[in-house]
Amino acid sequence: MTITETSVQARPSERAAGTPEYHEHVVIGAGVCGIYGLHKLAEAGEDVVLLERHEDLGGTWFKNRYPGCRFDSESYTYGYSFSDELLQEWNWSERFAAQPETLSYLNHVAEKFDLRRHMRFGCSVTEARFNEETGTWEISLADGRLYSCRFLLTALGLLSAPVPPRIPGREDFEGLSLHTYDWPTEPLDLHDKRVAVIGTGSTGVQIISSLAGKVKELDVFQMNPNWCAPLNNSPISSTEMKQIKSNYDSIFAQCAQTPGGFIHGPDRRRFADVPPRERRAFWEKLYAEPGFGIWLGNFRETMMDEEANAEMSEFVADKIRERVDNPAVAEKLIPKDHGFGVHRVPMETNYYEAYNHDSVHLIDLKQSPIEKITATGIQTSERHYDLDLIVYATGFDAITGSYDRINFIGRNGQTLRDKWDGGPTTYLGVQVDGFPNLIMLGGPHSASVATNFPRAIEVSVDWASDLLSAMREQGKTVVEPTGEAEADWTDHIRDLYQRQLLRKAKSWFTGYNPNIEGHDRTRYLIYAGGANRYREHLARVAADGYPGLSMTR
Ligand code: NA7
Repeated sequence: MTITETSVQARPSERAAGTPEYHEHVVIGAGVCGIYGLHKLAEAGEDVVLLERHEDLGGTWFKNRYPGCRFDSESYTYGYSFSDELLQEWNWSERFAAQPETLSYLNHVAEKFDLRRHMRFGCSVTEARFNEETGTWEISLADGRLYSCRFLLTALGLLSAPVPPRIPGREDFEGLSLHTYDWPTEPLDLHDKRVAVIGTGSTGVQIISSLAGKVKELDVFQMNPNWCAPLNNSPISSTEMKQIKSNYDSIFAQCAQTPGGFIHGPDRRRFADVPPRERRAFWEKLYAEPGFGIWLGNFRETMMDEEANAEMSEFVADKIRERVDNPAVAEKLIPKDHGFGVHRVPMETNYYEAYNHDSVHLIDLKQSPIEKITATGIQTSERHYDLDLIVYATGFDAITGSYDRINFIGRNGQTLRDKWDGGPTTYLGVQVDGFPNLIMLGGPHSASVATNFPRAIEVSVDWASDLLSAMREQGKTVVEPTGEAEADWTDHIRDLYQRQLLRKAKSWFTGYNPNIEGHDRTRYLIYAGGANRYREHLARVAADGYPGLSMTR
């Protein structure tokens, strides 16, 4: 079925204006999480519809089409684990697949499990209001259509509210300018273009590496550098894919044991027990291996202890110095404001070598800040840069941004935006006091944030599905957390940050964003105790009959 046909079929033209279309369950978002949430309910024969604001499914993988976009979870740990048949029929071509392959995979899943018939595209939810009399949610779309449901399940995405920089003159630029999230679906021919990239987070690093040497001039505008490490990507041969297929059980079992949900778990040796020369040899090995091992397979102390972290950081700084020809440029690429791994580590392919091209220029915004964007380029305090394309790789209103875009109205007219003004409060990252039957699949304070996403959301979706089954069995129709349970969980989230150097991060992990009013301070957004512990916690709550949740009617 084509996209257009689906959208047309979704439009309830025969429905009287103003009458909502009712479903027992509404899922918002057709990304990795929403697709699985939908499948789980549809498979159980439940009445469910999925509303998606974009023209097709895929979420992050539908929208992020910039050159170099790929994930840094091992491909074979990123696919869904729920269907053996799916695991056995899908072949990943690379250890870390690029965006088009991941999007194809998600489309394949939707086709295979016949999920499109439940999906409605072009459905931008603007408001969701809880009706206390009926115990249902009333949902309004941007185009005026209405839906209602008993259970509202959100799969809104962690990084789906893009934020451009606060720089004067953005509207004045006469060339093409875009946020990486809005890269066009048709490829851009950039070989003779002067391109600027603003931002050097994971996205900027991927795009810079990919464009270096392939465009006429590439100007990188860097506020603060990040600690990056080699992805060490490679193709997966058919023999290796066969081995992976016969090993899925142990691969997923391994992911389930690690805090990040990846195949990489922390090294259990004590940092102090390993002599410095051995530590360096260990880091050399990790640096040459594929994936997040250098970050998540390291000594635990590198994430918790200042001295261990400083030694590790120096090791990576030396690598940067080795890889960048110009020593002055190398120094600018070495972070001074945080240690290795405190922010999310961008995984790279020839990122540092990009700066060895004559056509790539690093502009240190600490030395020469951007004053404004002009009709023809970017004016810094030092000079003007003439440009054809400006790429904003400036990140997202992470985790809560996609919630803030919808006006959720709970009991007594309270809005979620107001309630979360000082940072999110949740019980288990699943529910919010005062917002009954609103079930977040991978919301703030859950382990989906900042771990191997599919592994974590499968846990969240399965748990939510069990909760709904338990309610059905008991004849309950409304579920909500107690205020006390929410306060305890939110305190627990804050405590978890205090144990790690993460507490010092000025990145999206801590809700920091220089381009959003009020986001210049720490907000506690992620469950920092590890996906494995989070899963155990959820399992205990379910086994104990859901303490902290009140089920009524
Ligand atoms: P990030 O990681 O939030 O990075 C945004 C980058 O943009 C970062 O380098 C910022 O510098 C920079 N930035 C933000 N505002 C400005 C202005 N005004 N001027 C110059 N530079 C600016 O977003 P990404 O999209 O790279 O990655 C998000 C996640 O997506 C990633 O972690 C993966 O999980 C997938 P700063 O650090 O604030 O100095």
